[in-house]
Amino acid sequence: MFDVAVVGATGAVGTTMLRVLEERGFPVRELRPLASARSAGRTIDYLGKPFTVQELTEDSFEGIQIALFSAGGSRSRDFAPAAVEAGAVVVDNSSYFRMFPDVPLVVPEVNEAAIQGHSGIIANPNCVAAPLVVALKPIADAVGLERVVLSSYQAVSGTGAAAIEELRAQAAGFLTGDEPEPSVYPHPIAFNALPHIGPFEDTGYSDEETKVINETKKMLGLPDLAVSATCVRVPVLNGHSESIQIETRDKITARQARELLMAAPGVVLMDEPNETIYPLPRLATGRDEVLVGRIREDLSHPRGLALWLSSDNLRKGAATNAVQIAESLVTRGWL
Ligand code: 25A
Ligand code: L14
Repeated sequence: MFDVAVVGATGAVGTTMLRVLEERGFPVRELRPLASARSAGRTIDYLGKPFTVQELTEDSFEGIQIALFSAGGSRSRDFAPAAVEAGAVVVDNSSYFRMFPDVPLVVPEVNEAAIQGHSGIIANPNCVAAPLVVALKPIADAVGLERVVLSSYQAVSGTGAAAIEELRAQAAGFLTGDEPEPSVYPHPIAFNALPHIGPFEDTGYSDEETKVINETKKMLGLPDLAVSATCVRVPVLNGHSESIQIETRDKITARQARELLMAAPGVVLMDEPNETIYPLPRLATGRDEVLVGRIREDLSHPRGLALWLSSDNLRKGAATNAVQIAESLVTRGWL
């Protein structure tokens, strides 16, 4: 049994982490929910029992063996070293440590063995990159991968609880002629699509697009892979989707790709478009697997393939993947 801290326990991802720990029967001895001073003293529920949320400080980690962080990059930067100092292994959901060369960036279905080389911190990838590599890894292994071009359709839950509330309020207001002003996003998100996730960089790409590009190459172990991304916020409450075009080294047919993906860990193939069966964010919500479909050979390229996926960004994109990493630490003796 293990003493486990959840940092950001009251947030959209943190609360999902608690549910996933419960569902998977993670061997928790002591649970220590941590958040900002704002939430300290509140109770959260774990396995039917109330737990009091404590304020995150440098002294929060005494006796903790596993610390799951999801309270934003600056909290990870400021407090993960204290957790490691106290003897914990940190699984960090923020973007802060992901591209550090000595920090493993892991999706267990893709590169579980990388966990072994950790020095106290293991990074959990971005919620677009994680499902993407789950779908691409079997194809990369079978026929080689040369180029990936994707567009994302990202739900508001990725931004957190306040954004979920903003979409609900704007959608209701729009229909009754009294739409609230945007506050979380720079434009109305209800009945709209915003090609803007995170700040823009000198390259013209957004920070989110840059994370997807860099993390995909790191996790696939393909530093020379050509990747381009356009990340778009859509008025979906939960579940990120991706339209993906790939160019492979050797030709792969749609049928071969379906066979590979049917057998791939963490993938559910949903590819019977004539029966209206394809991945949808609402079908992905509440599931831990990545749903993949609309697989077809690209008419514009001899070694091109097109795919569509949907995945629960709070689960496989965040909480489930973090708990899977914690499970690997425990079951493989890598703690
Ligand atoms: O830097 P990054 O990596 O880009 O991450 C930025 C944000 O992205 C979310 C997460 O938001 C994070 O804050 N996030 C990170 N990784 C994610 C992923 N993979 C991800 N989202 C999706 N996928 P979140 O809403 O999920 O969680 C926020 C949690 O962080 C806690 N927190 C904030 N500041 C803290 C802190 N914990 C400790 N110390 C601090 N200084 C936050 O705790 C929550 O648990 P909280 O309890 O204070 O928040 C309770 C609720 O309060 C509301 N709220 C938020 N900000 C304010 C606020 N209310 C009033 N004023 C505010 N300024 C929220 O509704 C929150 O749920
Ligand atoms: O890199 O949908 O973990 O807003 C997670 C949430 C990036 C943005 C990350 C979203 C963030 C994403």
